[in-house]
Amino acid sequence: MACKKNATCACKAAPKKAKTAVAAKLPTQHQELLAWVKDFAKLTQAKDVVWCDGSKREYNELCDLMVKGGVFTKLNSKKRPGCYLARSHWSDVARVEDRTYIACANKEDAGPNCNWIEPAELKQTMTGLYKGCMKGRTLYVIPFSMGPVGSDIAKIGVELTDSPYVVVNMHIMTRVGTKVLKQLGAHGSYIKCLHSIGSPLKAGQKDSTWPCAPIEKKYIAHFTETAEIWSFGSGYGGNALLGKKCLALRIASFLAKQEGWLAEHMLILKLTSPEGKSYNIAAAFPSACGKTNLAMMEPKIPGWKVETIGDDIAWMKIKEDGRLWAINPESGFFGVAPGTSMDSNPNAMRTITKNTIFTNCALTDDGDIWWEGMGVPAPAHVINWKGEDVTLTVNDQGKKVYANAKGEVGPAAHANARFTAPATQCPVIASNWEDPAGVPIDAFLFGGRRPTVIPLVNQAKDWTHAVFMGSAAGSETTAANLSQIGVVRRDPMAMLPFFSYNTADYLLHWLTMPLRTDPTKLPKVFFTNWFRKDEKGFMWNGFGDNARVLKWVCERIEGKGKAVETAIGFLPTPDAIDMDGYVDAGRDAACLKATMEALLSVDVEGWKSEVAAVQDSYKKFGARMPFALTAKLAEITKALEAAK
Ligand code: OXD
Ligand code: MN
Repeated sequence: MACKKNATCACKAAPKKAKTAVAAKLPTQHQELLAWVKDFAKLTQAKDVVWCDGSKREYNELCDLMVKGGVFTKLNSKKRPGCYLARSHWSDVARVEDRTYIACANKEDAGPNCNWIEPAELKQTMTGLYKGCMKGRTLYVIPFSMGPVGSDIAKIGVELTDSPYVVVNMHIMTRVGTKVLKQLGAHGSYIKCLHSIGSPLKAGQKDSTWPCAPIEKKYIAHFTETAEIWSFGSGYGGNALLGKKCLALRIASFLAKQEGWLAEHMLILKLTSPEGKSYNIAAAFPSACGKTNLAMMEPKIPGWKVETIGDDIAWMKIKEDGRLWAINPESGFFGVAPGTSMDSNPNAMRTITKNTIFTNCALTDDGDIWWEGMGVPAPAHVINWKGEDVTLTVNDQGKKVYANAKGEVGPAAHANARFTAPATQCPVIASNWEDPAGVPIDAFLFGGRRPTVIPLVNQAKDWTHAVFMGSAAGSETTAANLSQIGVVRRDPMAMLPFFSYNTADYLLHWLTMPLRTDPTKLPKVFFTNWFRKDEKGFMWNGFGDNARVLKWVCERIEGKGKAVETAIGFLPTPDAIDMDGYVDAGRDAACLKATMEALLSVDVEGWKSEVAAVQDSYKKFGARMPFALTAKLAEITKALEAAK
């Protein structure tokens, strides 16, 4: 970490001599980048400027600094070597979707799924907020690469931030430092990412452990037409680690449309059959549908192997062979902790045994972390995510809960508590996960949490049908009354929080993919639903048993795999899914057979309502909605009418 009190520093107190001495060793020859950093340092009145080199030393020094400042607690180095716990402010615990903005010239280009603000107006507001916002703080310059440095699919960004927490998280989640500046050279292009926690420090003022701005001052802004990200007021996750949702999804998907590629909210996994044939599958599920679990799954069918390439984002380009090649632009996992256990995701649990940053988890008396759903008994006493001493008590309903000294009850870990862990630590990371060329994608999965109607798996009949399926994705927001379809939050292609331009235009972009290549070379597309319920509860085990569905997907890729053509797509015949060794303690053989039949058949009445609901969800896009999708909708409706 090189602190340059030099031309890039706005610090008036910097001695003249130092300025000239270090100027010779500027971190980059990129004059435009140097000038941009200098201007921002001046605007924010940062106390000094540090160019991050991405070294282990820099990471350790910043962690030590945060331990000293009370921001980080070092965990028990026997139990969790190299691990730290941070607690955020109670008001800064998740992505703030209603403070996330898309700024482009025409409101219609942002469309109904984006919060739009006119770019000049937003820049004026935010420039006002940035003025003096780093007083008393260091401005860190983080050059980072999304994707392996030098990959033809990768992109370089530079984040300017006053948060050391952001720097160390970016170290894990992206490739940071000198190697990136070298790749950028003197004239390379990069995406400008401005970030401030929005909490200047007065001289002598004691810092808080999680400084941030009040909610009405938080802005997560994307100036799509100039590919700039401006973030203010939050230090948490996707609001602040700007390589992730802001760059790799919102800005990248905007660029992808212009440049003819895809930037998607998808995991990438490599599945290998007992015969040794590998398939690459990318899957888009809304948040909280188990993307990380699927990406690291331990298959329950002998001989099949899953390896991880990515758990959240895929960038995909058509290459000379006509196939779609994907990279994971990230280099770490920013996973939701609660619910992660040796049952739900053993490989994630193994990944986070060392060198991991935990945020908003509970701290145990022996210096380890704990969360609800971890699969280990709740300790009698922990420090909860708010930093309070809480003890395990039994409430009126006989349930064990944590209570503080005032008797107030609440979860020990925040529901959105996270771990930030290096991808290389995942025991099932694929050996080729960093191949700069990427991997060719064989299949796409779309999905969501749908307790009723939607079958376990359904293959699209053609590309337009595939895009239709993606457009209809979503999860039920309420516990469904089984006699009716619950409230579905439509989340097209699982991109709802990440759209940066009109969803109708996004779907049109997907529809044009077959015009860019030999359509037979595009991935086969499936819709999966692990979450169907009946009176006995979940109808499908999920987790490692999902490999059974993936096996059928591979068979379909090979042109095998028994299926029946229905009004809604190709469904597996009742015997097509390998159920050898499948156990559901609550269902005997006869019940299981009936359950599978229900999971793999068309609920015609339910589907008529489903199609009507999808049609309804299209209305807000008006004439901008691609005709091909409305036509597909009409075709399915007609087929359903004929299906009885
Ligand atoms: C995430 C999300 O954090 O999708 O990955 O919300
Ligand atoms: Mn995500």
